[in-house]
Amino acid sequence: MSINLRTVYAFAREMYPKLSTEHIQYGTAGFRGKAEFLDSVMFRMGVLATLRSRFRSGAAIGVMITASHNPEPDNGVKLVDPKGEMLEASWESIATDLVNVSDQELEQQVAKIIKDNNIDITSSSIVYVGMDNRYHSPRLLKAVADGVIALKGNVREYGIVTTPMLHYFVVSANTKEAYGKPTEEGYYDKLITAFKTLRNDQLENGNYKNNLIFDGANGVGARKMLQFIKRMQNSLQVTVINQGIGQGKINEDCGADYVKVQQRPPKSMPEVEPYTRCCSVDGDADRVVYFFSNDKGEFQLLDGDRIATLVAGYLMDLVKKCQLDLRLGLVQTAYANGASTDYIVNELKVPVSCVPTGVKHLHHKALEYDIGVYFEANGHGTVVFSDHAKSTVAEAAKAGDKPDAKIFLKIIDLINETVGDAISDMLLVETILNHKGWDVKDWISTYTDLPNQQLKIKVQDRNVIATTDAERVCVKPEGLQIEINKAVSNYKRGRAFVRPSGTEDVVRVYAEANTKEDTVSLAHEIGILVQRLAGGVGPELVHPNNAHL
Ligand code: 16G
Ligand code: MG
Repeated sequence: MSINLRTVYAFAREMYPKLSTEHIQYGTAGFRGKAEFLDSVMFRMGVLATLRSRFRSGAAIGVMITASHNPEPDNGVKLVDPKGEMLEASWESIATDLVNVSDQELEQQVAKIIKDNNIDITSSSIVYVGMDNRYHSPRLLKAVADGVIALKGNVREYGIVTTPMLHYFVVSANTKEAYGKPTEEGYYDKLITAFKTLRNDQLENGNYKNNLIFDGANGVGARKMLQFIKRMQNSLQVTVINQGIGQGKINEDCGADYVKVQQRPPKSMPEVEPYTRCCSVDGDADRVVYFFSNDKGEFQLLDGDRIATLVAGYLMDLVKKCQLDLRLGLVQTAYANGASTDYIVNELKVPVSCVPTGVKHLHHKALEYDIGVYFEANGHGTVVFSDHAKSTVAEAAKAGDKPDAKIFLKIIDLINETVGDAISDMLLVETILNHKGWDVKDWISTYTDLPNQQLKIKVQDRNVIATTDAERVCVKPEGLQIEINKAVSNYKRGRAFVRPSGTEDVVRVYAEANTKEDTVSLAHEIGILVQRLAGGVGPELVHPNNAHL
């Protein structure tokens, strides 16, 4: 095979010219922005994924076209590495450089990547591409595919899939052991088989009722949930709202981000009985949160921290019941509610660590344990099991004298370990609640969340803020942390931090305290400090979640 790098330039110039000279940066989860400016980014990511596949000896690399929970006009791209993880950090800067060079410099830049990484450009490669259901996604998918073709690579298009499905396809194609088949049916089959076995015909138990309202955010999660329903028969009775077919824009007034941030049900929520279990996923179905209304009609949220504690507590019980010598740990971010951390440490007695925001950081840390449970408060998370943990559980299940070990083995099967998967996480929560005989009231009564509030502050340059210690301490601008400490010390159970967003040009403020009033006041004080010391623009403090109390 002979490859002429001129082709890359020719394609770029003719079909995917770079329209903007504004510098774009690989964010927390890839590139994201207004869809009309992304054609050249997508073409170049097709090129990059092919190079990455050749660099990794022909292993499948994934490219997912989605802007997750962002509004409909946005789109974005997430890259998936061979084991189903997110793109390795050292390649993020390679990706950033590649999308920022001019069309004229592109050929030379590609040659540089090949040389720097010693890539055999004639070797085999395969890129798996999936997309969400935004109307501009098919156009951007073609751009990615053309990037692959420009380097004579192979591309496999999966069409509309959730982000975690694409992660699953990549990892199952690349792993020799039977993780599952890299097809849509293979994915349904893996999860549904495990779920049904765990149900064991016991559809209801104690306070647990077998029905659920599922808010699909008008995104791909809704479509895939409908496919699940067809295949699950009645093992779970699900009503899907915000299906996104015909009407309703992706993430608009619905979905996990809206529900978590606004602290209210989706606008289109039908009348339901108090305490009806409901969940919301985001546009690409890698996040899930639960919610319900109590008998006073008050909205109650069960977010990622709640899912984390539920899952960690349940797995800890299984480890104990099966008498296995496995180390279980839980990974959170600074956004985790202080009450959840207290509960984990004091009640569950599970070691907990805190890492910077972004799934890649949580995932990485979770791999240090035999069983690593990680969740962001926003509902993004999963569980990872070491090979040692898997073989230990499998052996115990084979021994036959521990029925719980068989359950444990199926639980591992039910979990999409590659990345947070809203549908797999939801099936896991349903399984645990069913086994415990719990309804949402039982679940929420495990601990009481501290009131908390977030603000976003517009600044001239968010990079004037630098943090350390998993974003809990601010080291730049000088003096800000001292002022934050002073403010916090005036509030009972007060805690606050500031960090630059990785997805928007703003600084985020988080505050929690013993009472609602204190929380509002603390957040406000910190917001003012950021404006004063970090070059805030505009007098307004924006409350993304006013009602987060
Ligand atoms: C991205 C991250 C999410 C994180 C969020 C923070 C992934 C796949 N997604 O959506 O985990 O919570 O960014 O956004 O890592 P922020 O930096 O704007 O606060
Ligand atoms: Mg998402």
